[in-house]
Amino acid sequence: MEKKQLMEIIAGILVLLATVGTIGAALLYDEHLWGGLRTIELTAQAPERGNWNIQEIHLVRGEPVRIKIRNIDTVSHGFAIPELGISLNGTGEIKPGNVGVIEFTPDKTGDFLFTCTTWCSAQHMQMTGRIIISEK
Ligand SMILES: [Cu+2]
Repeated sequence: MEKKQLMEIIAGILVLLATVGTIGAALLYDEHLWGGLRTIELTAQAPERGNWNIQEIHLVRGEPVRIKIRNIDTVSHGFAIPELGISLNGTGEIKPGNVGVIEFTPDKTGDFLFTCTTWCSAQHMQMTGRIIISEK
């Protein structure tokens, strides 16, 4: 094989790896506009299997947001921000493979905990993350 051919193959592999990596990252964590509303996607797994991803959400007071919680685990999870009085409707439970959606407009600034509301594992109490709400 000529050296030039070899270099082209290596370059091709590098481009492929970069593309796959980007798509993979987009699947794990996605933030976009959906129906004009800022939408943040996170995945739920028990702490020993990876915990919330992402574990830190940054919001702006007065700006409406939609949070989509995808349960990629084998057990049910829930989602709540107790200090803001926000939780999922109904049973508050997201079954494995399901998605829970919450829409709200933060009305105060600060650093708050979001938590899983379903007893999902022995480490359930560690299934928390931070919501940081700042002024515009
Ligand atoms: Cu949980």
